[in-house]
Amino acid sequence: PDELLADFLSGCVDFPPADADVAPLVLYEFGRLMDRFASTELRPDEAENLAADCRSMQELAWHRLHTGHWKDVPVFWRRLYARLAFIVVWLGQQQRQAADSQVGDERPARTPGRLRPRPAARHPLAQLAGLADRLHARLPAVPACPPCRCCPLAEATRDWPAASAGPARGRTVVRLTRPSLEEFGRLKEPVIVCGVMDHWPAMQRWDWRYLLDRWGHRTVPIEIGSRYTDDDWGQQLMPLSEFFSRFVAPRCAAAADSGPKACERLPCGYLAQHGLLDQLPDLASDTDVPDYCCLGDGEPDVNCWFGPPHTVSPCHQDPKPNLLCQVRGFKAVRLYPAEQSDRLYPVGGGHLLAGTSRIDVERPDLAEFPLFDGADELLALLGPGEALFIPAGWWHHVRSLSCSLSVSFWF
Ligand SMILES: O=C(O)CCC(=O)C(=O)O
Repeated sequence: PDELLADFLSGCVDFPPADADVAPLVLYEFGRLMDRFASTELRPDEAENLAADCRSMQELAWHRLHTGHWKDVPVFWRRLYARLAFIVVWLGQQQRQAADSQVGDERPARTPGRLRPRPAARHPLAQLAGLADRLHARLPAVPACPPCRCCPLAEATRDWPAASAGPARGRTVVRLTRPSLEEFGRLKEPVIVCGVMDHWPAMQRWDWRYLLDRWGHRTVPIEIGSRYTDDDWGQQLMPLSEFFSRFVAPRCAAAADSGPKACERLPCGYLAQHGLLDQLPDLASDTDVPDYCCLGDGEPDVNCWFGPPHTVSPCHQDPKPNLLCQVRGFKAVRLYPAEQSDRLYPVGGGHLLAGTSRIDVERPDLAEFPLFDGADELLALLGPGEALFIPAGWWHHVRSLSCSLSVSFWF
């Protein structure tokens, strides 16, 4: 854990030249704070001074984080802010523990208690996650949310929903129930795998009520805007409960009462491609890494995709194979082979959006993108308990048809 902690704390050293004026100085000061933090024992007054100095530097980082457009803020400031926040919380936690153990001690302490800033056994971030869960339980309850009305509607139609997801010319992907590892390893194109999530506690537990009760006050990154390719798209940090009340509940109600068009007119927020299971270890224990992921190299990258009806992930490709596991709600996915990239008109190399198609595949402009007409299209209507296997490099476009909770495993 000491090595992990050192790695984590020092991981903010690469800063882009934009900040070359101030960053070296800040980094030097941060190094001095780290030296104080790393000293084997800290008296309570030393710990308090260190926490105050960290807070001052955090304030500087906070200002930098809120200067200009978020896309232009060097990642250095985010990393620095996170590390300082870690030290402050860690010191506070240690101080409380020391105070608690002194209260329990029958003999009066002769010398001031000494604080050990170093973590004991588990990864420091996992320890903090546990602490956050305990603190959350003491906060006021988040108002209960109404039962979802958009999911039953989406379930009612098992056909491709052309009205919302656009006309389709492709064939439907095959469904397989728990194929053997050998069979799975031989797959050359997308399939829907059934039966791999049946034992996940998430299948029984996960809905918005459960998420908000347990983690409603936790801060999550939300993508704001209809598509990440749009100019007005951005990201905001907010509590999960705010995400639900601003984006999920209104869009669910509009989808249920007035249909997809009305839903799409409302602002869209999407908790997309976020390592929420690392942030909330208890949530992770409701899931399981599918056995098929052992066919990849090392640990899979696990991301959550939680959102309202009619989120759209524009057509793009990823370098790793994927199992997109659907816990709640429905998604309409269009897929195109990796080797047909020239028919998908990718955004030019070197661009932030490289690996993303320029085509709106739901309503393609064939005059502008004529080759797309010849692309092989596969269609997947993904429902609860189903996992979509997307081989590496396959292009995919994803629209949620109801509010939706999915977990992806890139392996
Ligand atoms: O579910 C989504 O919106 C997109 C998922 C995706 O693109 C992925 O898992 O790679």
